[in-house]
Amino acid sequence: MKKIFLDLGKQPLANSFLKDLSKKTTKSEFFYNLKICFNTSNFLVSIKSPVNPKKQYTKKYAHRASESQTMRSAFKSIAKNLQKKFKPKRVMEIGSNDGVFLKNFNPKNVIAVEPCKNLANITKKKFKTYPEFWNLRLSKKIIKNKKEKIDLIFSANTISHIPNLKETLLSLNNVLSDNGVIVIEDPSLLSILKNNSYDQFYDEHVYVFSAIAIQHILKDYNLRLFDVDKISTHGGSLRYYICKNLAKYKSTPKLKKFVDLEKKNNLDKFETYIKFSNRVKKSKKKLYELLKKIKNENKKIISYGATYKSTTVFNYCKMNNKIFDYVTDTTKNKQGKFTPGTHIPIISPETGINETVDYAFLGAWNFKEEILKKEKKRIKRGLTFVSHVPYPHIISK
Ligand code: DWN
Repeated sequence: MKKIFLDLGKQPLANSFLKDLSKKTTKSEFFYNLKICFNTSNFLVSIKSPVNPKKQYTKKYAHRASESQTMRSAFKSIAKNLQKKFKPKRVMEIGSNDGVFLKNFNPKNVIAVEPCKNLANITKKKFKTYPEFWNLRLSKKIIKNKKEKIDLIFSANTISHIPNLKETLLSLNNVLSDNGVIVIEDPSLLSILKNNSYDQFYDEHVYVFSAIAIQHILKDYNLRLFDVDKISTHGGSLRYYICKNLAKYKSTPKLKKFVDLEKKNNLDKFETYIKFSNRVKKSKKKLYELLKKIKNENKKIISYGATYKSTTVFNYCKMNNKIFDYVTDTTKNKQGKFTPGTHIPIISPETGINETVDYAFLGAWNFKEEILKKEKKRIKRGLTFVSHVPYPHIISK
């Protein structure tokens, strides 16, 4: 049974950056109800009514996975580890974005799947790329074209984005070789609960996985979870290692330990989510009060990183250009646009980060270390960062 525990209100699509603020553009903005529920049978946390993926993953997809040093290094390191550990002959990535993971592999052995055509156009220069959604039809086409099955399937921040989880898992099983491995990375539910990072809920994050939910769900698909890594990316993620039921891999003690930890933190109980929801309401109130107080002191506040996560914060907490003068972002195709729903201008850090700025809200809080290091000199000269994770506060210098 699915039970709603969090209502984040009417939200626009996190990727729907506006090109201008004309009546025509703002009137056609699409909003949906962002309600989050917990399934008491399989412990899965998901959006109650997901948006149609055709609206989301278009040729205008803005996010570039290679935009931060943290992610470039993380993908390089996991690519190296997986090659060493599993020695795969054939590799596939689902949701290959701009190829930041795949570029560490020999193009001869690799295929990319990416439904956003603008991104698929980047990887297709070097890798066999299918500019399509991951589904049964595509899985059949891949085995037909390539004859052999796939030894390593990697997918970071993508499986959680596909509403039809049943078809996704059936399709993965279809293409996987007998001793092949599926490696999935997605934000960790336990980290989200601990960080109160409710902004990990937006239209694209249809599911927020936990190890206990993944273990439960795989049972119906002749697949099993045999290991898990706790990783620091995106504010705390989990890397799941999945194989066929009869594959050679044994379940690791690390997996058991993590599942026990999730149970100890009551991730299998609905009350846990009600408590989280109450903390989220408090966080909203506190953040608004903190930023309002700063604004009343006539200080200039901007937001740092036009993240998809910020769409949830800004729209839920009702923050617009009365609070933030603008948002800065290094991604070229976000610059010159406006934030979804709240219409705050997005500009480059070169133009926007200067002595006139007193406070910066850390929209990209998941890159806190990288950003604080980068902005060390400006922080010394007076720039102060504010974050809502794990609770609204001023980051001390
Ligand atoms: O799952 C998803 C994650 C992985 O990426 C997607 N559905 C969409 C996207 O979500 P996000 O926008 O919340 O992700 P990031 O990676 O937290 O975005 C960071 C943004 O901040 C990028 O647009 C780049 C920008 N940035 C910046 O302006 N200066 C980042 C750094 C490190 C910086 O120094």
